[in-house]
Amino acid sequence: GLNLDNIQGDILIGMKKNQELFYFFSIADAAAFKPKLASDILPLITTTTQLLQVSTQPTTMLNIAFSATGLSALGITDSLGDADFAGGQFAALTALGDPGSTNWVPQFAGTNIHGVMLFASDTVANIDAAVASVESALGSSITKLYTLAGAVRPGSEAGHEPFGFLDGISNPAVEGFIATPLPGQAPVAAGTILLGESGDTGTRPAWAQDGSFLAFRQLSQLVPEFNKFLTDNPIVMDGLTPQQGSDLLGARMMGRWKSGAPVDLSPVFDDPVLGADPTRNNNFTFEHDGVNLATNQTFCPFAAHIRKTRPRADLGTPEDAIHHIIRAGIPYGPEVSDQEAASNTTTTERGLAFVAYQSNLANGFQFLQQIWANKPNFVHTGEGYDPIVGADAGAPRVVTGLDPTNSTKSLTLPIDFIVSRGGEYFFAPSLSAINTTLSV
Ligand code: N7H
Repeated sequence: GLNLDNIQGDILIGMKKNQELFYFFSIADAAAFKPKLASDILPLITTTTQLLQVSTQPTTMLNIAFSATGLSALGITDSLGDADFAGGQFAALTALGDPGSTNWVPQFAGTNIHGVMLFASDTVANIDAAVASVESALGSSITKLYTLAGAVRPGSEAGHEPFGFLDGISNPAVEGFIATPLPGQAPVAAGTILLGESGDTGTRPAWAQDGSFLAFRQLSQLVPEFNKFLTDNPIVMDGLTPQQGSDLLGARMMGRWKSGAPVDLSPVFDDPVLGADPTRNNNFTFEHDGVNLATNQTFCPFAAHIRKTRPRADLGTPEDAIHHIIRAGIPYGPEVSDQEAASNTTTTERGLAFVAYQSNLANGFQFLQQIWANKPNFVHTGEGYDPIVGADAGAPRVVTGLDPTNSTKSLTLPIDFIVSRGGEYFFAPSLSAINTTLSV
């Protein structure tokens, strides 16, 4: 089995608290930082074991990860065997489909960020207290460059991302951690997520075992604009009101209804009971008896976000196991104001603090974004872009298959409803790597 005491908690299970702060820093004085990393930070790092039971969860959880320039700043010369990590996310900006760096948070542009601390707790006050104590311990050995505060949305929107869709339903089941996958959950080798574990084909230094690459993206979401687009383009079908037609369009762009119910199992109307049932809400492959998987889009469009990012039976059975990530993001920003809703215009930024873990960025996040979401002809032909996260340097995106009554009809998305504000690639090391290698 896996050594869950040695694996940072956010990777396999997620810290899953109401509040999460992403604290991006540079290392100003490595010689001063290293002993404090061992004496003051390491004891605060929340392990996977601690997260397994509520009784062992600390009030405020902490995880830490370093960029390639951060590892260099610590004097690490070993290659981690991942070219995308080594190059940093800014170098991958064109590959990811971002329209240049104009929308990037300035601190993400370049390679100045050395690390990120992830603080998670029930309240902002708890997080503020933990940050103050970490800052006082580390003193001037680090410099705060940028923070992003995430929060679970209020009330009945808890667990739903800013567009309103339930998130966090489908993550792979890592062998050695989850004994019995839920129906429809993808089993993956531990090495798909963790370096140096079975199934990881990279060449890694021994100390990198049980670490994982963390792809961080600040993805802003233009919620009023997205809603206006749905209102303006309802799917027209017998028996549907315009509102139902708009809801159907949104569900087909996502591949799931706002409740989480998959359109593959509930193709015309939402089914909140199905959406809330973890034994059923992920139990589909896109295959149906008597239906041609390669041509039929009446159940789920080929381009739907969840089909682009996990094509299931489209890749054959068993599906290709290496292109999986574990997602652990959280929304950020305020709720849509009445004024924003009335004017169909975003005035205050909101979106998803996107976090994805994998052992190989070129197979994981970067593959899903670049090769699946951003390519109009991958897996199928002519399906167009992922209408949610696909990007073509800001150009309008054509999508087909969204209208169940006419699968060749195309729809042009005039703008990106998700705008990348950039991010960075990090390595979340094991606790023993921090102890034996990064802090000495
Ligand atoms: Fe996506 N959303 O609400 O729009 N995502 N995603 N994602 N996403 C998923 O199945 C969302 C993004 C994946 O196993 C759901 O848990 C938003 C990127 C993958 O069937 C919803 C953003 C990438 C899956 C969203 C965003 C992915 C997935 C359904 C950004 C990779 C699982 C809930 C602002 C490059 C697929 C669920 C599977 C599901 C949303 C980004 C990947 C609702 C808001 C950048 C692999």
